[in-house]
Parts: sequence; structure tokens; C-alpha cells
Amino acid sequence: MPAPSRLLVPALILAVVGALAGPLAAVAKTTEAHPGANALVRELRQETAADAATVKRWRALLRDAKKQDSILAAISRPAEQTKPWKDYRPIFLTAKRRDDGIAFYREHRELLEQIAHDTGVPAEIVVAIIGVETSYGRITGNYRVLDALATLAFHYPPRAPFFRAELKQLLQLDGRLPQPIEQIKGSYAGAMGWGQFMPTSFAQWARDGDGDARIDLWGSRPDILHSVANYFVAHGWTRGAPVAGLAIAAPGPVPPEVRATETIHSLDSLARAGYTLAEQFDGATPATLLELEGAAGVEHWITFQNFYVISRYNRSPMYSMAVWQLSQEIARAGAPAP
Ligand SMILES: [Ca+2]
Repeated sequence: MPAPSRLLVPALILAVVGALAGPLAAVAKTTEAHPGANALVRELRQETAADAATVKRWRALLRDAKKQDSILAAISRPAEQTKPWKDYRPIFLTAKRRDDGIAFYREHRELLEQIAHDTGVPAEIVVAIIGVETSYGRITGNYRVLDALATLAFHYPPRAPFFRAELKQLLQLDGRLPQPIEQIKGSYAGAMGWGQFMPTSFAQWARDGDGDARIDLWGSRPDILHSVANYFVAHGWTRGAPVAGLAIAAPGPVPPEVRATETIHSLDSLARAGYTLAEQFDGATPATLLELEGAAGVEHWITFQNFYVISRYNRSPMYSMAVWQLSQEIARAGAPAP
């Protein structure tokens, strides 16, 4: 930082007669915007070979970033996935979210169905993601993303490496977002726009859907919807493949090993364990079992690779189930019969 480093000159002269390390270390420490901010900029400069003006801009942004205690409080709250499904489901599968999803689908039918045709990602899945993430763009977050990521990168050790990487990516997005970085708002965790893309997701998977050579995940419906669909394509969505189905459990089933939504079994091996679907699929199809504590008792679901892909958006299996069920409610009401 230019101004404070100039102050080091008199400090250095004075230090010749005194203890050298003490005053210098104290000055260096107090001039850093956040603990570790200088190292982050050094690292980013080396990685990107950025010019002096860009480095100066990054330093100014980090000086402007504010540590916010409300962000630290929000990230420390117990996660929603600790709730049982019977309490989780009503948060996301409300009549309003379904009806708004149906209206959104109808309003953007042509665009959504073109994207579904091009990518294989069903329109109702894209709509459900936007619905669960931000209530169709109504709640995209009121934290400055710069504050969120700096707070979590520099002041939240449990997840510092993750948020540090996101902050580095955010700085590199300067000039590519619809507003200057210091004005961009998002969730307390730094997720941006209608689809709540983190900066690294934005850099890798966001797309320009309307062809204006910019990506606007707040103001451009084509950009938003193409980006969500592209996220699914990039994570392995298979056109036309099954997602999930309610399982029938034989008496005394043998619960198989479960690793979240990973499809580590096949339909045949799940059938041998006592879990089958009413619908017939190839027995070799990779699948796994999801047990949920529903309002009417335990539910067993057989889930497939496309369900795993939904969980790349948010690792909670209940998140994937909420998106899937919302999508099905929207499809039943909003789409013409095939
Ligand atoms: Ca665009």
C-alpha cells in the first residue's frame, strides 16, 4: 500500500538506534487491510502477472472490504440439513413457491424450452433451482460480496481456504460484472445473482445467453437460465435419464451403505437389499438409496446420477430432493403434456 509504506522510511531511520524488528513489525501489521490481505495480493499478482494498476485496484478493494460480524454469525448458524425432511420440506415446497414457479415457467416458456432442447436440462429443473435459491430472483442477497468474502477469507479460519480462493476469483472478475466489485451484492457467503453463483462458479460456468458479450446474472433472464443449465451440463446431467423415485421396501430390508448422493449401487443390488421402484429400468443403472424422515414416517427414495448432479449445486441430499419435488410440481401444472 503506497501511503503507509512511505511512513516506513522515518521508522527505519529511527529504528537504527532502537530495536529494529519491533517498530517495523508493528507498522507492517497495522497497515494491512485484513490479516493475510497483503499475502493474497502478492499471490494473485504472481499467478496472473497482473499490471501495477490492477494490483493497486485489488489493494484498494481489500482496504474497502469490511469485516461484518453478521456474516460470521450467519455462517456459524446450524445448517438446515440438520433438520429432518418433515421440517425441511415445508420451507422450500410452499404453495407460493410452486405457483410463482408455474408463472415463471409460463412467462419464459420459449426461452426455457429452447435451453432444455439445447442442453437436455429440463426447464422445470432450471426453474426450481431459481425458485429454491432466490424465490425467482426476489431475494438475491443484501451483503456486499466483497465484505462477505473478505470476512470469511480473513476472519473465519474453519473455511478460510475456500473463501480465500473465492475472494481471489472475485477480484479477477473486476470489470466483468454488471457493476463495479464494491457494489456487487449477494448472500452472506458471497453467492451472486438469481442462481447464486460463487465467483469460481461464475468464472467457470456462467454463460452469456443473450449474445451481448456480457454476463449479467441479475438482469438478463437468458444469461441466468443458460448459466444454471450450463452448470448442470458441466456437472454431468444426462438428457432424459431418471432422477429419483419413491422406493418400495420389502419386509426386513437390509439398509445399504450410503455416501450422500453418490450412486455407489445399482438398481439390481438395491433390489437384492430389498428396495425396488414401481417403474422398470435397466438393473445395471447406477443408483443409491436416500432415507428421509417424512411427515408421515420414513420414506425411502432411489436416486440416480442426475440427482447427484443436482447435489453439485448444494451438497445436502435434502436440497436435491426439494429441487426435484418442486420441479415436478411445476412440471405437472406448468408444462403441456408430452
Ligand atoms: Ca448477456
